[in-house]
Amino acid sequence: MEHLGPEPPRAEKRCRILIRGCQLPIIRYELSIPDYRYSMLWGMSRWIIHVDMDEFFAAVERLDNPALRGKPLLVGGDPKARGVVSTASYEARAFGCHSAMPMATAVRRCPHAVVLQVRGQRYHQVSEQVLDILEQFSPMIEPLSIDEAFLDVSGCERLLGPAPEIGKQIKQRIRGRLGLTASVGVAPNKFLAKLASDLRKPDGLVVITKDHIRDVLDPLGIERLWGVGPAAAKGLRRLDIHTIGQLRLAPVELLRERFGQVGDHYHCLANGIDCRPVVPDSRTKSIGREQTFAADIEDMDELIRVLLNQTEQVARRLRRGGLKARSVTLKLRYVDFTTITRSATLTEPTNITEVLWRGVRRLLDKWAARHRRPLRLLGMTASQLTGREGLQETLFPDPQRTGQERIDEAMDRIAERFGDRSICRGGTNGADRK
Ligand code: TTP
Ligand code: MG
Repeated sequence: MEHLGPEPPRAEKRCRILIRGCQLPIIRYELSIPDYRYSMLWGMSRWIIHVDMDEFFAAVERLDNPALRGKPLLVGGDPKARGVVSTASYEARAFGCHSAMPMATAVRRCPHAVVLQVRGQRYHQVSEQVLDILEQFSPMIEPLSIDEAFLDVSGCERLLGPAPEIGKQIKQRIRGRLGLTASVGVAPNKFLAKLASDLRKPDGLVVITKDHIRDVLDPLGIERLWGVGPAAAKGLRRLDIHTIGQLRLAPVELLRERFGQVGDHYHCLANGIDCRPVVPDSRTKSIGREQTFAADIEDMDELIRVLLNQTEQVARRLRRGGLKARSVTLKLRYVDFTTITRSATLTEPTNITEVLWRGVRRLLDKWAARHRRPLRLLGMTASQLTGREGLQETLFPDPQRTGQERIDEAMDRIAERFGDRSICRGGTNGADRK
């Protein structure tokens, strides 16, 4: 782990207003506000982690085909059809190949590279698995692209240890569970965390502490500032500003005059100030799992086993994200690719595995009674999602439900420790048990 600065204190509680010339984010105030939101509200220390997978598309290709290990890889469009490179493996980068370059140019630079087509669906699947792992560390996750995300881990220290330690654990878990490497940046804000993850790629872990922000930023070129594109960099160079240090010392009035409001933003970033909050992905409309079978399946026991496993994974994701679902959908694809879906609305929003399972199992049984035939794909989705805050708690808790919640909690703990596949139910009743 690379520390740019001294070892941070274990649980920093110092209240220091370092937000100057920059508005505090507006935060909904509520009594049950967790620690990390307090810390943002009062300008106290935050710990943000940025995770970026290394040579993502190429790494997934290598994972699926170990024979590609050590070879230069170019993943992207057809060189003959004016395709471009989506990702070049680090071996290919040594020959000057990079993303967004015409594939034909890349092949000319590295003629012995293996050229592979983009398999978007597979990369999305792995991306989901990475997010599943990140959710085990904090509910405050903001995915930024297919292979990167921010986590706000402020206030998680007591449970998980200091933020740099959390960064290390994230890397270890991604490597252990998925066999992939990630570069991780740990810092007091989003801008610094993103910058940090990029400083020691691949497989890096860089921590920027508050006391060393200037030492890290000052020597860097202005193009390293998040949001400074080629045009803005040109404009800054015209002012004889080439490094972040020079930008920090430039009068903010001059920046404002040249760049308008963005000038203030540049001034803040050059001083290592960035108060943008981590915004968990609120666009999530549904959470689902599906599986295409290697050989078509008609056996009901086998279909039940697959569906139960998917339901458990979906329920776990709902619980990790603090969400509940109001409806469940069953998706079935026949051998001739005809795809049908069947949905049911639940009596109340839930994230209890047992309740979701009952709903989706009923749909499967209904389908099987009338239309049963071999399937090439089976999947389930939970939708009409609500956050916990939107739900009214029942005044008198149903003892049976509380028991099911306890079972879920225990299973979640095991899954978190040993992986999603480490535990699954034997069936919800004797008939299902395999
Ligand atoms: P990046 O994280 O930018 O690149 P990377 O993961 O390949 O390499 P690095 O180790 O430097 O992080 O992008 C993630 C994926 O997004 C990348 O594997 C392919 C895709 N991508 C494109 O399709 N086109 C592009 O121009 C870029 C930059 C990325
Ligand atoms: Mg990447």
